[in-house]
Amino acid sequence: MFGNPGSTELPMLKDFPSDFRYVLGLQELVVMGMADGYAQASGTVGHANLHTAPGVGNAMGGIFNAQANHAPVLVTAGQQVRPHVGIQANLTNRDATRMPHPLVKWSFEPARAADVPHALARGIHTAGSAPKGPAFVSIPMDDWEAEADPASTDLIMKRHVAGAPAPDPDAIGALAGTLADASRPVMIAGPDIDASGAWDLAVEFAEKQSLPVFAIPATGGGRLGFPEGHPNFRGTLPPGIAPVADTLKDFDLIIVVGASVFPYYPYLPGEFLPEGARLIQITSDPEEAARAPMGSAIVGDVKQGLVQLLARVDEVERDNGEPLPDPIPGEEQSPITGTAAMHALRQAFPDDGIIILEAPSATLALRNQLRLSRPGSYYFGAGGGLGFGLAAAVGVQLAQPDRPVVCVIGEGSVQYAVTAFWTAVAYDVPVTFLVLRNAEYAILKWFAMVEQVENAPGLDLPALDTAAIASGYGVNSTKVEDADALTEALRTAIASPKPELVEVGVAPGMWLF
Ligand SMILES: Cc1ncc(C[n+]2csc(CCOP(=O)(O)OP(=O)(O)O)c2C)c(N)n1
Repeated sequence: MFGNPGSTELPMLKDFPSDFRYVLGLQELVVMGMADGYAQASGTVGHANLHTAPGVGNAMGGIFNAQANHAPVLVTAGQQVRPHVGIQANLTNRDATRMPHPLVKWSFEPARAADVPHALARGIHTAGSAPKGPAFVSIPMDDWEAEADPASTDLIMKRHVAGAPAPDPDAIGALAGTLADASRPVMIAGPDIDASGAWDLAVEFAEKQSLPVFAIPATGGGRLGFPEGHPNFRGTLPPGIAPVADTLKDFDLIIVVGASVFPYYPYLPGEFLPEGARLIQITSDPEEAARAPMGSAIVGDVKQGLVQLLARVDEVERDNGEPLPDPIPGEEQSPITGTAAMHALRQAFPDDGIIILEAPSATLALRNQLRLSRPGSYYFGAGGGLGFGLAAAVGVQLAQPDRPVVCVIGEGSVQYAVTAFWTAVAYDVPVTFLVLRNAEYAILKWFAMVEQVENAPGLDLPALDTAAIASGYGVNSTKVEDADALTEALRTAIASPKPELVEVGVAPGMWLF
């Protein structure tokens, strides 16, 4: 249980059971981000416990992110005692279920104290079932004094909800037929490939059919769906409508696996599909299927879909283009470029490492330089709400204690979840935080250019000393300026059994390669 306690949650924490672990977050957005990272990286349902209305309010950006990430999180919040709710005594969450409503799969306050165990179980099963996402239960604080009915609680505790709906075999058969008739097919790999455990199947499918593979736009993909060092990998799609169609213009069949179509941003209007191309999407999320602006969709578990598809297609040799050129560090300069910083990280990054990324101007540079190629190696806030990265890194490391976790983050992004530093130190969570200091909101300057906005205030961050702030929370912190020193500092930090921070000065601007 990740939580931040208040008076309304204390009864829930009374005689805290010894087979649970409580991880304290100092602000609810951080609690939510940690539970999200933990849930995704552990493959189980995470639990965030929030403080009544203001705690839910603080966590809302994180609940938004969890929804976009398809992260299975049970979100609970305390509530005033039942006799106080009607008179709206202090701290009453006066419309508890409506508050997080559009961001959660299910929002509930039990009608009776006796219904709390069932509501918690239902929340867990709801969050963990496809399409995964957060579920919310509000619990009046006096309910914890009531006796649960042992017979029904026993039944509830013994329940398991297993399985995910499989795609219709006829629809997969039709897709296999369409693929056999296509002359230039392409696969677009999305986050649900990794989340559903279909990584190796996606590789097998691409290899069997000689398919070129793109990743969905980097700004909307919370996980990778395909090894980015693989010879069939062709890069990430650009994020706007027209550039996506332009990138895919040479293909006549576009198969999108485990993603929405597409997480576009910014608005760059144009044709959705290249002339004459068909698009078929496999997704576990009926809403993703329903809201796509083009193509057809097959709804069902991505892993089972790929198993079925592999059984229906033949081995095909085809010219699928050229592998990406090897990444290069680019021009030497001072301060170093974001590209050089990511190249320096590459030299220090262990094979089994995990990246949590929230460094907007270096997102593409990181993807291109690191070419992450193992499942479960990359977590990104697909919703775009800052405050995910620092917190999620702590949750991911708690779920994966044997893999080195590196959180690559902009100095601006750090501030949204800065108290996660404290949790990392308090619970000995050995994340390496790599902070890119460019003294600005670089990505917003790029957006200002795209949106033709001139003279906008508030885009510079002079003199923000993240290393000093992190030291105040107890994180060992180092500052470096050149690429070799960065690699060296990162090697030391990654090998350390404690949380460590390395801050590097980078030149302002956007780093695309
Ligand atoms: C909760 C939230 N508030 C504001 C934003 C808008 N925003 C997007 S990127 C960004 C700047 C991030 O700065 P930094 O981490 O320093 O990265 P850089 O752009 O310099 O690479 C901001 C403020 C957001 N995405 N989420």
